[in-house]
Amino acid sequence: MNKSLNSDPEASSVLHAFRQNKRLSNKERLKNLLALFKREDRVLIVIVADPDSMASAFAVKRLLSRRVSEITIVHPNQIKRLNNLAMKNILKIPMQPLRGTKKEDYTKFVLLDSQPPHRKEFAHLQFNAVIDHHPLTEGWTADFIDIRDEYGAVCTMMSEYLKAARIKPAAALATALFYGIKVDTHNFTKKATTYDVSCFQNLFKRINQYWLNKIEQSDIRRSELKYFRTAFSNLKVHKHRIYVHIGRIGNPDILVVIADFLTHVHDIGWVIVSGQVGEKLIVVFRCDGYKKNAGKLAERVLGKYGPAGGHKQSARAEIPLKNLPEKFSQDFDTKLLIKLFMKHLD
Ligand SMILES: [Mn+2]
Repeated sequence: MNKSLNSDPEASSVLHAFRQNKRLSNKERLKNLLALFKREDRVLIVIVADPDSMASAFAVKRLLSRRVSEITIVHPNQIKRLNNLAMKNILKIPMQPLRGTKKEDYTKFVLLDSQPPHRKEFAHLQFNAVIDHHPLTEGWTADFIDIRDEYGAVCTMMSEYLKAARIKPAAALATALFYGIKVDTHNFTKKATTYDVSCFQNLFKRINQYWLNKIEQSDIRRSELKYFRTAFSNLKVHKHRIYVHIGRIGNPDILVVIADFLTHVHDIGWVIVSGQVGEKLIVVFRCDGYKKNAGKLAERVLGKYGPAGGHKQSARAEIPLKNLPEKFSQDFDTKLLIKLFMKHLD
């Protein structure tokens, strides 16, 4: 074993727990987890709210219901994504902001889909249980640690806990877990194990398809519909590529929705959509990925001005306007957007 890890007792203990956990069966993990809690416990579940963590918290709430006296789910981040808000509202997942929560009101602390060093808001909490699938971090401890970094979603781990506890999730919980796995594995195009696939399959018969559709489809604010009009009147097609600058917008998510929509256009290889949020130019890239690389293009063209990059089919850049050459930093429009890319795409 690495010597530097041995010399730090905290680091070696989290590593030790991590390795021990790999050898346990789901039944043993469940037993160890439940052993932490007493009937009078008031449990605080902490998550950085996203579909995987929200569904996982919902599952832990189900696992511990009738075993402890109170369970509260809190999140340090603001929930802005409309799909996540729809998920919370439609599936009735009770959550509240971490801000304003008094830790003295709780006796046990659970962290899901994250690890203590991930956020500064976690620093003042000593967690009793940490369940996660991100790469192992060091320098912290917990009574119970279950980190399976090969898993596509914590929802899969939670489905295994529920199964070990012989709990059949009701439609709301099943839909939440199903959606969590879908989102974290990008519909199984990203890292996933056969466990993720099999949980996904088992949950399928329990979900409510209408709720799921509504959650997946809710990604446009009514106030943002006007940007579609702008997009249609501003867009220019140049050599099988669609370019459009939307102008000032409140939230960059709408650029993603518009860019994704425009990829449906027949015989178009690239979609490049930009908008201004505050004093930044946000550029969203989409392409079919065939002999193309959106991430590399973003980096090549805009990397020198600010953060830019991504994957083969999708990429993004967030450029402070003041970093752009003079002729681009004033009155940015679709023509200037085309000009930026012209010599890089032929
Ligand atoms: Mn996750």
